[in-house]
Amino acid sequence: MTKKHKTQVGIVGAGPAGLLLSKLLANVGIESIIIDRQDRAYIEGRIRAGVIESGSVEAIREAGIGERMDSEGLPHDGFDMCFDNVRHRIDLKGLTGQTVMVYGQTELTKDLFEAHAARGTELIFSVTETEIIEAKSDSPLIRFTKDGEAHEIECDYVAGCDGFRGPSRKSIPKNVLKTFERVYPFGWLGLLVDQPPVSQELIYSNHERGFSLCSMRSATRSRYYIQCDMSQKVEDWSDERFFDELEKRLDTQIASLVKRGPSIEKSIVPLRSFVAEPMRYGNLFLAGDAAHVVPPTGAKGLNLAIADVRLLSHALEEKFNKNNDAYIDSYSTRCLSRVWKVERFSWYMSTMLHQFPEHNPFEKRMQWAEFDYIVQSEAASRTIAENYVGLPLKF
Ligand code: RFL
Ligand code: PHB
Repeated sequence: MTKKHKTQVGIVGAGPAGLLLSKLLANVGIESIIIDRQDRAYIEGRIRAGVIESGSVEAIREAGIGERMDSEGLPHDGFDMCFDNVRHRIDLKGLTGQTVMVYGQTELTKDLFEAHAARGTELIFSVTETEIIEAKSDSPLIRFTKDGEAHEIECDYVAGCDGFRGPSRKSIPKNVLKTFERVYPFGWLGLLVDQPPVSQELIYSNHERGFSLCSMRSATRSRYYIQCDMSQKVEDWSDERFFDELEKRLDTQIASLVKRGPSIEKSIVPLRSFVAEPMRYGNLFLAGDAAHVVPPTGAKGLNLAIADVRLLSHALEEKFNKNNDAYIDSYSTRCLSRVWKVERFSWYMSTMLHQFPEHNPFEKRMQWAEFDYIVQSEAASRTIAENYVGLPLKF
């Protein structure tokens, strides 16, 4: 016996994309059900993004879930870039009039879960065998198994918010979907520690030993990353070895400020650029990492996911509440035109700031010249700042 459910929008994935989409839809009276293969504690525990663009901050406030972000998040007016011992501050506020918010994805996810619990959104966790059926028809289905029982959600639209490895994108026929990918020849080893950060702002560094990033979650919790070979294992990196290597990659003054402590979390992530086109197939819409991935150097993955679901919720509102197809029809094109610019920025920052095994001395000098140009040119610094705070979103 299959257990049947019915809703307006079936959402696959309870990451930030799926959770925020459901909240935005609920705010305009559209019902949805969310399913996820993981449970709530696992999703809340995933340590990921930390920087929220100004437009995303506004969207979070407008969605009615910004209260804790506004009291606990850290508004940042700028960040530093560093090549060997030369540091350059990108004055986000001075160059663009805008700022970013340092607030963990884990915290945003908790706020979204709280809001859904308060309004009674149907969330089904720990599902297996998720399948999207008949995406082209007027009543697509999401099938899955929960505790050994078969379930089926009948809906008007399916939102594929199931991340890079989820089934939604894979349900689009190969002759329809075009994918573009670049996998970088290194990863990031990240460490979270309950110690104050080295600086009030983030520091991105390119050093001959490799990239490093000093970030934070609060005034007492630091997040650090170092570029590493993907053949490395987390177990090979004791906390001491991590901090020794981090300090070697920082300028001497900053290195002297690193406060060590036992790690709360340590993990290695690969770096990838990926785009799937189109982001709509029939009544299935892709959003977030399901459609595109960026290397984390530009702090854009979460922000792209937020931008997609802002456009998607608006498009679905136009359809359900005004019977206007124009926005759902142009969803993919409008998302992709911004996605590609954000892909470009993330690729550019990654290319400038990492050590590439295949780079020859000429290419290393090119990285230096790029950095030196940014240091000397306000226009170049402004270009970085305008991308970092977030490109405008056109509805
Ligand atoms: P998520 O967060 O991956 O959520 C997808 C959800 O789908 C579920 N799922 C399924 N559910 C049902 N059935 C299935 N078969 C399913 N398969 C998967 C998964 O369990 C999951 O819950 O995607 P979403 O919502 O699109 O959000 C994307 C962001 O999480 C991601 O882009 C960012 O975390 C990227 N990112 C950063 N983005 C920023 O904007 N700023 C940053 O500073 C930043 N730093 C980072 C990052 C990502 C990192 N990692 C770990 C990749 C730093 C790191 C280290
Ligand atoms: C983080 O704090 O996790 C973080 C910050 C900036 C990035 C990537 C990750 O570019």
